Amino acid sequence: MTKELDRREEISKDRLFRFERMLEIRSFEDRVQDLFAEGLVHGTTHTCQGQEAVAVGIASALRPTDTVTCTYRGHGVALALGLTPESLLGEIMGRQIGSVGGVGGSMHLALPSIGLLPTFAIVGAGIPVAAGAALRHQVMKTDDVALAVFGDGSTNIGAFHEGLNLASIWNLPVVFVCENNQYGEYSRIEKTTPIENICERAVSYGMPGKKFDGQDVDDVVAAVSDAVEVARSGNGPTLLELETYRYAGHSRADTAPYRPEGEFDEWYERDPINTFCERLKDEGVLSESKESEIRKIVDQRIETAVETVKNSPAPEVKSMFNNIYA
Ligand SMILES: Cc1ncc(C[n+]2csc(CCOP(=O)(O)OP(=O)(O)O)c2C)c(N)n1
Ligand SMILES: [Mg+2]
Repeated sequence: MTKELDRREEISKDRLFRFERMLEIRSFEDRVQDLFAEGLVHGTTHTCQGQEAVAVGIASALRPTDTVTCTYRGHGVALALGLTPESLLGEIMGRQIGSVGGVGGSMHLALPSIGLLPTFAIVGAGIPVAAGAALRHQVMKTDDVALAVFGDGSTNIGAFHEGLNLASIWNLPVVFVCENNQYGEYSRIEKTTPIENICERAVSYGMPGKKFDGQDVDDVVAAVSDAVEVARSGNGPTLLELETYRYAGHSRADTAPYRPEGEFDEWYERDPINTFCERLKDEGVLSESKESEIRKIVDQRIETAVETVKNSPAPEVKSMFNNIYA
């Protein structure tokens, strides 16, 4: 079994591994911001601190043969699905060790063996592609499902409406997961979206639409598992809205000065990692010493990945012609 599949199996079985993976995502993203500031990440990058429960919850509810599309804010989903920190950071820093050889960058991650279809820089673009992947699962008569992760802003894009309509008409095995992190770029949701509950948009397409707390990993696992089961058993698509919050700005060095005062603190009180940590302790699943041990292991893992990637060469120029078909 590959390392990626082992990492995948861990979180599908064990809540302690879910805690560890959420910490890994947080630590990884914090480090990516530092590396960006140091000039070691070219172009742009979008981090997902605060949204870890969504990423880990989704991955825990799926099988590696299911397929996932997601956005440019996809580092967390990629790590949750099993991509190693080395191959993810290698992509972000444009090094040969990256999952697609360092030519994709932060926004174009992919690894078919864990079901990660390319992540998309174009808002909403992954939605019809997930419907297409679901059509493949349906035609091939596997009981695999496709899942699209996209932002709240994406639900104002034509591709969202076309994708959901087609999925419903063809009864495709697909789950649409909207990460409602309250912002599209620099605009709060009420400035761009005329309804309060995005999940209500499902009504137009004759599919169930439900809203859940995206800061509670146990809730996310349960909600996504239910929708996946519906799709797997031939009962068609579902739209899930998971309410969450991005701690960082939209991208690059955005410090989010447009956020109302106190908003970040309110969300941080319900931090998905801290809340889950407390719950695991209340249940007697996690001790203080185990917690610090896990934190140490994770931080060390990320530091090792940073060193490994720094020592990996950049792709050769001619590699831009690899994987081009005429
Ligand atoms: C079709 C298209 N229009 C505009 C953009 C520029 N753009 C990049 S991210 C973004 C905001 C999307 O917000 P949301 O879907 O909520 O995702 P989030 O960044 O919050 O995860 C916009 C408008 C784009 N990449 N693609
Ligand atoms: Mg958003």
